[in-house]
Amino acid sequence: MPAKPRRIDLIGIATAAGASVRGCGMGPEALRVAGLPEALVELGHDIADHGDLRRPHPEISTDPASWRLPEQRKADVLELAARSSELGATVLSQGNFPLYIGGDHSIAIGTVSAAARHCEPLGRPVHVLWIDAHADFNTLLTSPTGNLHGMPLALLCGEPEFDDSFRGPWLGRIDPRNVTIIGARSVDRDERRLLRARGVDIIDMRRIDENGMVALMRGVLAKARDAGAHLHVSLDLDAMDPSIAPGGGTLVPGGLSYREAHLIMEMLYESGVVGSLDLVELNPFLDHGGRSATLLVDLVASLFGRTIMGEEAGPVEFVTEDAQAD
Ligand code: 5AB
Ligand code: MN
Ligand code: MN
Ligand code: MN
Repeated sequence: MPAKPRRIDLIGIATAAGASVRGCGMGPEALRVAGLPEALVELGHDIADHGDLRRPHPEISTDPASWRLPEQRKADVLELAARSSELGATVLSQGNFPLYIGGDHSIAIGTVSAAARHCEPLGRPVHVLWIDAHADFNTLLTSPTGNLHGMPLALLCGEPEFDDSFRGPWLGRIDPRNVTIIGARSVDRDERRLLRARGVDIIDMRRIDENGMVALMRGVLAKARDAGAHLHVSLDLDAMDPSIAPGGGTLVPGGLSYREAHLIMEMLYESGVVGSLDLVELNPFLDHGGRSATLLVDLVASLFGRTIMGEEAGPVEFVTEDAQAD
């Protein structure tokens, strides 16, 4: 059953601290300029915009030696995670829908934590649908780059290689067997081993080619519905093919087509199980005239009820050609 009109709380998280390429800190503003709030209002939803959480350290300092120090980037990622976990949990406890606009994918450390912390005392499982070219399941030891936007799922799933400096009362925990990654086509060697060992479901591009999106999504949604789960959706721009979504720093060819991506969103809407959403990795500096930002806005509209033919209020009476002839 489709979700009813909702109160949607926009939470910008303006950071690129988890990425190596700068620019996705401008993502929240680009999504607003591309018409995200208006698209949701048009569909009948109420919007509250909380503005942007910002990284505590300046992205550039006048001291060249301290420019993007890994320790500062890490501190930024964790500080923002703690703050978005708190804010997100508050929004959820008010019965509203948090829509987080990033920012690089490290922001999901806080956003998924919010859902996990909210649902834990209710005894409700959190399922995660991670729509991404990558699996983002590296740890400090397996990561080939050291960038935290490639590690959020591993941290959230409780991988032990993260030391206590990565944990706090704000960190939530999810079960890797309740995580589905869809759209994957770039997974690192040791990351792959870890994903298999932990039982994460990877719907890679090959499986999509072979089985089709509808059958695969039906499986994901039935599992979430049967478990009575809160489904958190984390949409990384690079899941889509670079030909339709050029505005990202870690593009990989062979991605989701325009219709495949919309089909995911339309089926999510119809399922009514989605409880929170991230939009991440949009880099307006690399985008081509707002194409990727506009694509994300259109995808969100599909997730919140926009359909090709619109809704019909009741039985529609047609004037047939025969009747016209009478
Ligand atoms: B994204 C890579 N696996 O760990 C790594 O865009 C890329 O949030 C991660 O999915 C890409 O650095 C992170 C090589
Ligand atoms: Mn990602
Ligand atoms: Mn990615
Ligand atoms: Mn990326």
